[in-house]
Amino acid sequence: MTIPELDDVHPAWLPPEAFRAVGSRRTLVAGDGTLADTVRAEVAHACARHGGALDGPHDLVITLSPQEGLGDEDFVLSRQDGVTTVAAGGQAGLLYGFFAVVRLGEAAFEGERAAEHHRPALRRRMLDHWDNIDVHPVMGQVERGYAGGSIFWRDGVPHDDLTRVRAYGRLLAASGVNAVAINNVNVHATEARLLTDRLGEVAAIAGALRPYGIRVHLSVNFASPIALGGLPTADPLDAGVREWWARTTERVYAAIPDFGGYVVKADSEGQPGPFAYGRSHADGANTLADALAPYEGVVHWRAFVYDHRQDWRDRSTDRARAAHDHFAPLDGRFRDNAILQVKYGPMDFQVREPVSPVIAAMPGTRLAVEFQVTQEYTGQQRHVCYLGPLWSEVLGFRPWGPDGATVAGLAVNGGLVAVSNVGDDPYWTGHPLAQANLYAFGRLAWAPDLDPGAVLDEWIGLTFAATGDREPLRRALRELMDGSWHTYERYTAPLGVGFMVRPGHHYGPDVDGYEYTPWGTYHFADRDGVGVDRTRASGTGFTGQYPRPWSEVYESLADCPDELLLFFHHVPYEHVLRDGTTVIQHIYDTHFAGAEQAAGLREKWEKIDGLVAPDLHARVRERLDEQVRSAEEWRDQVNTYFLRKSGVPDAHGRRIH
Ligand code: GCW
Repeated sequence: MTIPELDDVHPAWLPPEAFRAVGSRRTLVAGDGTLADTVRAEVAHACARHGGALDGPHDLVITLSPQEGLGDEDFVLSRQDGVTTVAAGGQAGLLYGFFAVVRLGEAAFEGERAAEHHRPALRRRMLDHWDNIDVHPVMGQVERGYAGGSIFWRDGVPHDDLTRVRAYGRLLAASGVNAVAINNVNVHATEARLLTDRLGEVAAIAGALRPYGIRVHLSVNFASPIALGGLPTADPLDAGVREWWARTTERVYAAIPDFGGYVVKADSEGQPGPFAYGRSHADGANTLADALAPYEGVVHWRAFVYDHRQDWRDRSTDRARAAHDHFAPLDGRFRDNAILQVKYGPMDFQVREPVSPVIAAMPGTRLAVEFQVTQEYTGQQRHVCYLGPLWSEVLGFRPWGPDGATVAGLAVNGGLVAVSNVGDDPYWTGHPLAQANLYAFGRLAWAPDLDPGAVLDEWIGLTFAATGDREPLRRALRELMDGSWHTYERYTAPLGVGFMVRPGHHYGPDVDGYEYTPWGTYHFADRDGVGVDRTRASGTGFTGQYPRPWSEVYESLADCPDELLLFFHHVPYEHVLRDGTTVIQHIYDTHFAGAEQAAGLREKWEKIDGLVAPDLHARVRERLDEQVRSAEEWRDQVNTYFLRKSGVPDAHGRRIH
């Protein structure tokens, strides 16, 4: 086992300097197995650099200590009589305990520390890659990827050196992620074959990630029995189809004994699914679940099912309703190893959406919540947009009000999943500051109640560990990144209405871009007002998909939170918000403010010059230039559009075109 460090790639949150505290101590690692070997190799590597050792009187003991109540990934951290101890429930706990000590740095070796039991809140913490083997003519190689090509494949074949994949696994393990689905949920012909004759490629990737405790999952095409098996049907209740999935899955496990399972996007945006055979999504998911069950594999079945060929004239269809309409009636009918994977909002990864009502509607089903680390709708890794605060809000949301469970609590048995933002870019994520989103996802999946600001501090502390006095840098980056989600929200679609992006690639403003399309994403602006009436009283009835109190809160114009006003209500431009401004004035004000704040981000970054590596500084500066330009374009298009529609002038007489 060697440590996968790369010279030509940014070390992200694991620069050599981050290991100084551990690497300058004497450490004992006790335990056998792949992950124990990884920890030993990590410690040896850090010691070689920083002068510590793996023998002698110990400062740090990392040991297996299986006991009642301590899960495989759990560890107990303590410090007594000058010795810091990580006592792990299983091998994975050794790894997570080791990285916890790395995160603490010198603090892990100071004073006394009463025993703290660390355990992940969610058992599966997974990243989904939307990577293709081939380069797609429109999407490029990675669908919605903003960081270059795939880290797994190049020119139609796997990278022959998988060091980068191993290094990725290492970064993920240090943030708490334990599963990766390696290919796009839109499974095209070439990628479908990863399940059969190209399985060796999956096995090689699994081999590269295994030393860091990461299991590999595969997106599969529901019609595989036809396309790959030559069967006449993919009907999930057909005996031949069930047999095909069983045999195919058996071969997968023969090649990859710790394979995680399948991810399926069915009957969604043109992907095949059970509807073609008059079967339900439970029938579809259960057939794959049954094939996986003998090996303790799981199927992640996505709930992103809606009519993408809607007639915009049809006001009775509401895309927001679709997932609940399709899936809530199926509660209790999914196998135990079928996990329903639900996007956090009812639409599609917008900068602001209410939490999906599906999450509260299926107590008899294992649920995973899906986030989008890749910034499809939040600036495509050209804009700084730290998403920790958004995720934290979603995870802490209580569908039944203050006394009920949180979203994180409801996802305990399914897990947290996110679309990865990583590619073969030297900074991993295109925008170097977008690394913070990847890190924050892992940390929040492990501990959803962490403060996203503290997670940001952690990320800064590790990533810039080599900076002498980190305090000025920490302060500057906190200022720049903490509020960047709200800044992005201000200059884009207002008050939760969503979209207004250019169709297809989804970058930049186009207020009516989706208005008369089949995609179901409308804002209904006219000369009098804007917003989508989703009430039971006069609209699509979507508010009725929530339990109380939210079904009442969202229904009521008076109680609906302002930031979601236009998601739930169609209101006149003169409607007055809680702060006393009208909707139209709010649109102008936030767009002027948002663009100004974007310019402020660039100024803040200029002050950081000299505190971070020059190449990184230049890369971020270049992206900030584009963010400032784009934010102005958003401001001008949105403001001009609404001035023209409404005829209401800006109360402050600012320039609107
Ligand atoms: O947000 C949309 C994207 C599609 C994506 C789809 C999904 C992979 O625009 O590119 O397809 O969501 O989540 O399936």
